[in-house]
Amino acid sequence: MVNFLIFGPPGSGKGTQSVRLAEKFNLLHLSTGDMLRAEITAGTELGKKMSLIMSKGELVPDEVVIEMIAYKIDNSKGSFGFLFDGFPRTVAQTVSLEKMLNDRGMKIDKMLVLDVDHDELVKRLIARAELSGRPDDKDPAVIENRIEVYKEKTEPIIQYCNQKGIYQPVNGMGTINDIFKRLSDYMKKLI
Ligand code: B4P
Repeated sequence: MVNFLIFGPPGSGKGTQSVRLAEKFNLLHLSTGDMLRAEITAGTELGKKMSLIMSKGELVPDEVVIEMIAYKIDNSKGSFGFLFDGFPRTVAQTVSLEKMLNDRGMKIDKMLVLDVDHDELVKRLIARAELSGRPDDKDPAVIENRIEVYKEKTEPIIQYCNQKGIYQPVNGMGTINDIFKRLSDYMKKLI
């Protein structure tokens, strides 16, 4: 199995690209954002608790997403590998993921990091708010907080993964098709 992380700040195109890449390479797309939003839509107790945190642009507790991912890894069969989207978001989540995979005879093979200018991130998220109605996309102050949280808590994972030789920066500016081609070219080298 070959396992990838799609990484980048909010609005960098992780979710957009992951759906297409998972289909092209027969990978199982695991998005913690989608999983959490599904809990909110279903009105579960967990969803109710997480909704407030997410609407402020903060990260939900590590143990919540780690448990979700562990369950998915153990209950998914038939794909060529995993495509982790929006997970891990802290170094602690990264260490947990490595252990989870290691215990099952797997590893993170590559971390693909989408580089996108700040103004472009904000533009994309505001545009999405029109269509999705996502509360965390509607308020510019929440968008800025998400970007700050990314810099403070999520970006340190890049250094951690760089030391392990799995970090690959990718230009995330341009059309969705152009970026898809760039990501696909890196993934083809491993698949
Ligand atoms: P996520 O669902 O991961 O959302 P995101 O960071 O906003 O990125 P997303 O993948 O959805 O957007 P994309 O860049 O594809 O997280 C939401 C929240 O959930 C977090 O803030 C946090 O509270 C919580 N959470 C999730 N995972 C967690 C974890 N592991 N630990 C703790 N908390 C967690 O696209 C954005 C927009 O840009 C789209 O409208 C898209 O169409 C557009 N777009 C994409 N590429 C484009 C391009 N090239 N040109 C123009 N537009 C483009």
